Amino acid sequence: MGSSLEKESKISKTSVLTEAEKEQFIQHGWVKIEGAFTEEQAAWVTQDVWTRLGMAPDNKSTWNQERVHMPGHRTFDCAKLAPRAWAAICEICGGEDKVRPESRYWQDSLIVNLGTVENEGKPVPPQQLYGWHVDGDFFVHYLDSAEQGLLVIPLFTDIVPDGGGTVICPEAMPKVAAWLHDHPEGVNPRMIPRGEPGFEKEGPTDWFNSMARSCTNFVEAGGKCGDVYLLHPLMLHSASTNPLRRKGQTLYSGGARNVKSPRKGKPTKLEDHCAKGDGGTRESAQAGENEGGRTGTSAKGYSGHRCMRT
Ligand SMILES: O=C(O)CCC(=O)C(=O)O
Ligand SMILES: [Fe+2]
Repeated sequence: MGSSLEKESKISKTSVLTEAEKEQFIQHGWVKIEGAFTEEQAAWVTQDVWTRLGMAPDNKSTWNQERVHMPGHRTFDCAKLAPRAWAAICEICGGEDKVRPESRYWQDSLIVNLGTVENEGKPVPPQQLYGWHVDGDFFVHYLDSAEQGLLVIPLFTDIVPDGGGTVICPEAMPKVAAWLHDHPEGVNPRMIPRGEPGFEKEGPTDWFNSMARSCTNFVEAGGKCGDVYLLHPLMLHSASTNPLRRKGQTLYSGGARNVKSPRKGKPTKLEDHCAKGDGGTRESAQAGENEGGRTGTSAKGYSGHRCMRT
């Protein structure tokens, strides 16, 4: 009895996630870690963002792009900025030793959703969004691909409903997984199986968009500055149109980051399979080739793509 209690308390000491958070992740494939960093820390990350954008937060006439994926110029340690989020990431992945070390370092490569004049005040139903995808535009996808362990969305400003948060579709996740399961030969980043027409091309995101159109349950990844969403890597998601376009607040900075987990499969570089046109084998890919994958390896037929580039 005593020893089993001891064991339990040891487990709860090392577990950073509450039972409710664990249940949430297991049932829905996502969990929000609230208050993982402070507004002050967020302000350090976003300090010069409007200068970098060349826009003014309170003057919408300067907002001349719908969405901006900013390049990163400062790197910081997530374990210091958001220790609870980092601990939760490690816990979900099965321990820090299961996470590639570079996943710990985040950058100010913020995503800024400014919306458009045309879409202002006109919320778009999630099924009609056009940016649905599963991350990973730089590799051939298998059910056990190692390139992604978790998708992480830290909020560097408050994000109110209809205020530009990423929309996620947990309902699609098992369907994406089933597709990968049924295609052990691998699929391209648009889910086209190897050997089918279009596998070697970037092509449209039809598979994802029609998947979203068949779904009914969606979640907007909103919340308070300092919240961090942890999402299953097969989570279908899309940028939203930000119908509110709130001045100043419109800067939502949900930098999507992929935690890479050395799971069963070796990293599989897309160009090994496509650009050379030889349908190379999975085993021929070298582990670790995709380090820094966010900007990704730009393989022939997949270059210049922005939205799926994590
Ligand atoms: O802009 C967003 O809300 C989502 C961005 C995204 O999904 C990505 O960069 O992969
Ligand atoms: Fe994405």
